[in-house]
Amino acid sequence: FILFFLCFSTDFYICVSQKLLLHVGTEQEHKHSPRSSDTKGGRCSYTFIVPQQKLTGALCLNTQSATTNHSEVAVLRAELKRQQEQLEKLRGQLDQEGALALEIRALRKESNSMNSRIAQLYAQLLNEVLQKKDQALEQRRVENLLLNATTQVSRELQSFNYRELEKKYGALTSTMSSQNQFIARLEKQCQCRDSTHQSSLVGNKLQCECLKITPEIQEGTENDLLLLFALPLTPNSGPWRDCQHVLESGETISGIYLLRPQSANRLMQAWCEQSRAQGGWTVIQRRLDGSVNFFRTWEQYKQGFGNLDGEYWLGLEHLYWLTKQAQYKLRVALEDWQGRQVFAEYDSFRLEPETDWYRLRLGQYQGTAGDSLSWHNNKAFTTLDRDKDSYTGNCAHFQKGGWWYHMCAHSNLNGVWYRGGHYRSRYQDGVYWAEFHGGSYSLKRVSMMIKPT
Ligand SMILES: [Ca+2]
Repeated sequence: FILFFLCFSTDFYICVSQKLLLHVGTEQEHKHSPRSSDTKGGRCSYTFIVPQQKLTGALCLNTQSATTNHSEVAVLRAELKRQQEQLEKLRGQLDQEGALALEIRALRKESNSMNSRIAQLYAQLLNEVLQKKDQALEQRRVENLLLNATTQVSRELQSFNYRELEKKYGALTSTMSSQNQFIARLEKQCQCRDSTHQSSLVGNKLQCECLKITPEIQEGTENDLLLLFALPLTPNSGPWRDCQHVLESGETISGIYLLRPQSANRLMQAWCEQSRAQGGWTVIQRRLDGSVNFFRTWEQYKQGFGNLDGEYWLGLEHLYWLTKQAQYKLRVALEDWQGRQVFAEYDSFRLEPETDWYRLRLGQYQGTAGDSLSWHNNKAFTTLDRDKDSYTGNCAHFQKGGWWYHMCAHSNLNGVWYRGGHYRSRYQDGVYWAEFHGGSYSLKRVSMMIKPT
């Protein structure tokens, strides 16, 4: 009824669903069965007839699309819900980010304050560094002052010491000259006595008798001798013929003794080795620390050089006079860098005079070192300034020391003292004994000693 009313009032003819069997239309249109509208529209559920437009057929609206809209709404609603949820999520995230931003802001603030603190500290440090620099400068100034003062004091001291030494040297020189005069006088007196008594006394006792002549002067000069030559304080200070003579006189301590070979008008000092190999050895050469240069001239090899309590060469002239007074044997003692000790002994040893270039005369070898000297037997002595070897050049020049060179050497105990044994050098110039470690091994300790047989 209501629909009717509506239809009439709005001049609409409404066709209601065929299923409800309710059909509204004009008289004219009423003639058309629903079947005709069905044939026209086909899928029509509701038919709206708009008379003013005088349409030939019904205007159809598919009710199925309306039911589809419901499902679409549901889908849309779900979508809306999903979007709302997403929105919620985003809002949550935004909140979180907001907290983060706050945190970052706080951190930035803190960093700013830290930066300012660092700047402050840096300024402080700079200030301190500058202060330190000033202090260092001041310290250096003070140190310089101190150094100047010290050098001045030491200079003064040195000059004072030098003056003192000069004085002592003067005193010693005068004592030495008076000493020499005294010795000459004594020698004269001894010779007188010797010729008048014709006694069979040995040199030592003869010496004692001689000394008894002027006991007061003797005492004084003995002290001077001690001072001058650092001789051991003994009741009898020599001179002796050699170290065997010293030993026989009861002097059993190794040390420096004053010697005067028989028939030689010369005094000398030597180290007496009284403990090794039964003692009584006069040391004629010694190497132990490289403290003395052995690359020397003929004159120096003739007179001797070095330090009696260290490295030294007794002197060819002394050797000549020593070995002239009796038959001597030679003992060469060697020690390597591992502490191994060996020796080479020759049952006779003497030198020809300088006119024959101190030619070596050597006896039979025996020992543990091996024989590296017999090859040099009957050879003249050669130094850097006097070439007497059989080589075209000068062996002493290459081997850097005087020796009884041949072509050139199986041994050279006067070479360069190299530390540690095996050495590297252009020439074979170490302290070596070929039979013991070869020519390129420089020995640690060597000594040459003689003793009457
Ligand atoms: Ca030569």
